[in-house]
Formats: sequence, C-alpha cells, structure tokens
Amino acid sequence: MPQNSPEPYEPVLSAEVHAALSTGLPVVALESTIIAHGLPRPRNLSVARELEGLVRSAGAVPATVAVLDGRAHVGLGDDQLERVAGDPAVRKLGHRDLAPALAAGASGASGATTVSATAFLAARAGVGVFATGGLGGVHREWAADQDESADLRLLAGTGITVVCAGVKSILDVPATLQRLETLGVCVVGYGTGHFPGFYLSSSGEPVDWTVHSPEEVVEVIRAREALGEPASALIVANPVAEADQLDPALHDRVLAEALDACRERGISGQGVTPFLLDQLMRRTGGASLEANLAAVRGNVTLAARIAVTAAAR
Ligand code: PSU
Ligand code: MN
Repeated sequence: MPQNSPEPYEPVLSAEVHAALSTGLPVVALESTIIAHGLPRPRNLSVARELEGLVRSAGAVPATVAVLDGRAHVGLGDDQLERVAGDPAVRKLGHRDLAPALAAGASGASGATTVSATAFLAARAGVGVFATGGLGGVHREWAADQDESADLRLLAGTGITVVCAGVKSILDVPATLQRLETLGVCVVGYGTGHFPGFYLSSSGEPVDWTVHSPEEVVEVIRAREALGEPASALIVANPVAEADQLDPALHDRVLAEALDACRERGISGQGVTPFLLDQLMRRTGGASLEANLAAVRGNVTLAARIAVTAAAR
C-alpha cells in the first residue's frame, strides 16, 4: 500500500497522489528534467503547471517526480514545482544518482529526475503510466564516446507504460530502436506505422505494431499482465501532429550545426542533451521549442486518457 509518510529513502507521495493510488483513481507520472533542464526559464514553470492541468482536465491526477532536500517526491505542490523550475542548484538526476542524492538526508541533493529516475520512482510508488517528451537513447557519436542514455536500460527493467514522441531527434534513432529491440522493450506506434521523430511527426523508421485508441493500449497492458508481471516498459510512441512539427529541412540543417557546436565545445556526459535542445531552440528562433511543447502536451493528454481507461476497467 502506498504511503505518504514513508521510510527514509522511499518516495514521499503528495496527499493527492496517495489518495488516488489508495482508491484506484488514475495517476500519471511526469518527469522534471524537461522542466529544469530541457526548457527555458521562466516559461518552464508555466509549462510545468500547464502539463499538470492537462492531466487533470483528462480526469487523472498528476504526479510530477523530483528529489528535494534528499527526499524523492512523487507528486509536487506548487511551491515545489516552482523550486524545480527556478532554482539553479537543482541538478539532473538519472536513476544511478538517486542513492547518493538521498543518502545525506535533509542535507542531501535537490534534483530533477530524468526518464530513468522518474520511471523507477513512479513504478516503485505504484504509478503505471508516465508521460515525457522524447526518450533518451543512443547518441550519434556513440562509436567515439559510447554515450547511450541510461533511460534505455532502466526501461528494459521497469514495468511501466511510457508515452513519448519517440526519442529525441538529436540521437541516432535507428541505433536506439535497435537497442530497444535487443533489450526486449515493447514499442507501439500510436496511430502511426512509423516511429515518431520528436520534433518531427515521423523519424522515417517503421514500427512493428500500431494501436489507435487508449482502449487498445490498455488491451496491450492487460495482455502484458496476463503473460506475467511485465519486466520491461511499454513504449507508446505518439507523434506530434504534422501541423505542429518543426519544418523538416530546418530541423536537419540546424541539428547538423548544433552537433558541430557540441563537438567544438567538448560538451559531454549529462550536459549533451540539454545543450543540444538549447542550441536547436536558439537556431530555430524558438520553433523547436513550440514543436517540443506540442509533442509533450499530446503525450501528457494521451497518458491521462490511458490511465483513465485503465482505471475504469
Ligand atoms: N524529453 C524532452 N526534454 C528533455 C528530456 C526528455 O522533451 O529534456 C530529458 C529526459 O529527462 C531524458 C533526458 O531522460 O532528457 C535524457 O538525457 P540523457 O541523454 O543525458 O540521458
Ligand atoms: Mn548521456
């Protein structure tokens, strides 16, 4: 049974999330790295609030995940959301960073959680559906630097449904899809036979399975449960509407420039993804940001519809 006054190191549930989980109401987990490190201030705070509002409008309870003062939280109050969006000391925490961030207790770290840390904490708290923008994956320079997001391996070992607009197009998309296949992670396209391209409606890569409604997604979830507790994530790949996508020619040109800038400045590790997202935003005059937000909004709304449908069964 979920607790909202947990043991040290266990996630603290907001009262609202605790009540929803205890009574079987739909809950959607939201990650916070996109807020703290993926979007410019101060717009990031209004986006964080807007995303929670979209979950509520669809009839579910939002559970934004973050670490504050050495405690993991699933479900944030508005003051906590403000801190995640505005405090420059908020770090970027992947799954592997959770233990050191929590170990010092109240003098421990505060950080936004990536897909890997969010999926882990949400699943642990009993939240079954999670929405983000684009997953991390295999970077284009992988042959030189072996940069592959920890998102992939964590999702391979966590039974949660993740709604995303594919993987970020700054990545090597075919290599990422190949890794997901190797890791045994189930991928379904939502209303499309192609894997979405994050800022773009399609990455050009095919997907093997297509679903068309929240009901069909829930059928897949039921089948996974019937086959045994799912040991890996279900990725629901939901494309941004064509009307909202970034112009593909602009995308390709600007991405090449951003990758060059990343190489020239020697950016590596956790800094790569935020740097590239920021470069794309600057070099497209903000158009990539609008496409990113359109994708995230669509994912959050779909995740809430899936959670509501699952809870009604
Ligand atoms: N989706 C977005 N914007 C983001 C991210 C996802 O639209 O900023 C974040 C997620 O938190 C994801 C992280 O887990 O980027 C991947 O970072 P890395 O490549 O360093 O693992
Ligand atoms: Mn990385």
